[in-house]
Amino acid sequence: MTIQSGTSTYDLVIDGDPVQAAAEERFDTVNPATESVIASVSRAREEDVDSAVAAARDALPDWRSMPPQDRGRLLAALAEKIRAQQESLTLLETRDNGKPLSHARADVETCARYFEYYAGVADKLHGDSIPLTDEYVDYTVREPLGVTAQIIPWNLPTNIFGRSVAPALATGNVAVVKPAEQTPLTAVEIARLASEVGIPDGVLNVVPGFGTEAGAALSGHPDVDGVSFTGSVPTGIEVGKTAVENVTNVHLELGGKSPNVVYPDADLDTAVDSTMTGIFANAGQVCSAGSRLLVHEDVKDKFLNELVDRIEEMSIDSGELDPDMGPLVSEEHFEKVTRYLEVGRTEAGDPLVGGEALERDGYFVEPTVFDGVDNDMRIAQEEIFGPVLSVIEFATEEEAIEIANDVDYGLVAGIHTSDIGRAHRFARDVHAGQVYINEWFAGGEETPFGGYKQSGFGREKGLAAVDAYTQVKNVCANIAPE
Ligand code: TXE
Repeated sequence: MTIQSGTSTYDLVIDGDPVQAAAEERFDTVNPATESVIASVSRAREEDVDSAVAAARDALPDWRSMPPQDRGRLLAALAEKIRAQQESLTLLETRDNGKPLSHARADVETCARYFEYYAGVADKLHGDSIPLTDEYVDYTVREPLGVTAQIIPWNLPTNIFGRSVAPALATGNVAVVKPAEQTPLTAVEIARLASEVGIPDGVLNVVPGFGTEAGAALSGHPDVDGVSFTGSVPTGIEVGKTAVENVTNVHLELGGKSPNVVYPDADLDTAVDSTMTGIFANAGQVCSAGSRLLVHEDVKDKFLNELVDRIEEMSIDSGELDPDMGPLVSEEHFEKVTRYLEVGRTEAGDPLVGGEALERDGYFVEPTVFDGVDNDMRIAQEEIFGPVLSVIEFATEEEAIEIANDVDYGLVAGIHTSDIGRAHRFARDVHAGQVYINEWFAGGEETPFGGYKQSGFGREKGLAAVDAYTQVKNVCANIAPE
């Protein structure tokens, strides 16, 4: 794969082939660091989604009945192929999404790792034997759902591609992927790599296009048996409603407004590092960002001084220069985040640091910290999905938990303390699907991930995804003598 410097052309991938959309329409993707067009992409609509779902349906019988160790070998080969193409995929992701090269490189490795991890799962799926009376033999088997749809967002396109697709294929499902319209390129490339390693035609199809066109057609398709959606709450609710109407399995991974709680007994350097990673990695465009800093009154001033010093040293530039932070993904998203900077000023006054868009081409905003935030404010309750930290002071453990839980979301939560009892009391009492102790974004491909409350339902990653992508069949035989 070579990455061209001009505009390149990307098509749909259906039944192993690059194909143009039936209506021959296309859309452009833009490098968010320069606002220049980097690719012209075929724009899938309902008719194309029908073709992709039909190709997947045709491929299903052979794929699900392939010996699991062979399926696993093909996925392991794809993992290695992705690794072999790491630098070109990294550059493509950086140009498409804007993120710094080192972050894109880590996302590509994560994608490879998902295929490797689930390759190892393919031949370890077994059911249970259930003791009834001597007159019966009873056992369960795990079967794939069938044709599955993956709706992918733009913030971690390659990472979430691996997270959603690898467990689906490993468990014998076939897939139709709808990448985000802002960042469709790596999905198309990885589908090409899948063909190169011998994954059969039709097992992995990609239909780039818009949410209300290709996305809605795919998630509502009557011949789709399972939908994995990662994105916003309102779209997730639409996707969920349609899935229920079709009686289709659905998994929703939605947003967050996660609390990052810092106590005076925390290691200050670690807590500052972790706070910076939690809110500025990927320019804050992460569902599990630590966007609410709950800091104890006894350490607040010291902590914020150190944090602001560190923020002032951050480099913000085109992702291709591998800065600490790149641009936001799109003009539309830039407008959303800059509107929140105004909301923050109105609610909490001037920020401690940042608060402005950069005067240059591209969708850059400064890393921003609002102090004196009350948890009722919009900047404490609503997902900004940008590099904007809301600081809330607390005094007691009870108060910290109350504030941490007083939000509609419940994706992740973090605590920094050297008191192990306090850390585990927090883990017990906080309403979140994952808890980080003394490190933000702890855990890995192996650990289950998903939200409480409005952050969604179902779990991805680790062995939890195997449950999400399979259904249990119970077999009960009467073996009593005649
Ligand atoms: O999300 P959408 P958007 C949050 C974040 C962000 C906000 C809006 O706060 O600012 O959502 O982002 C596809 N049927 N997150 O507008 O619309 C769409 O094409 C089926 C959190 O980008 O949810 C894309 O592929 N699909 C988040 C995907 O859904 C539809 C990641 C996400 O788009 C569709 C991204 C429809 N009717 C945004 N409409 C996270 N949880 O990580 C759109 N899509």
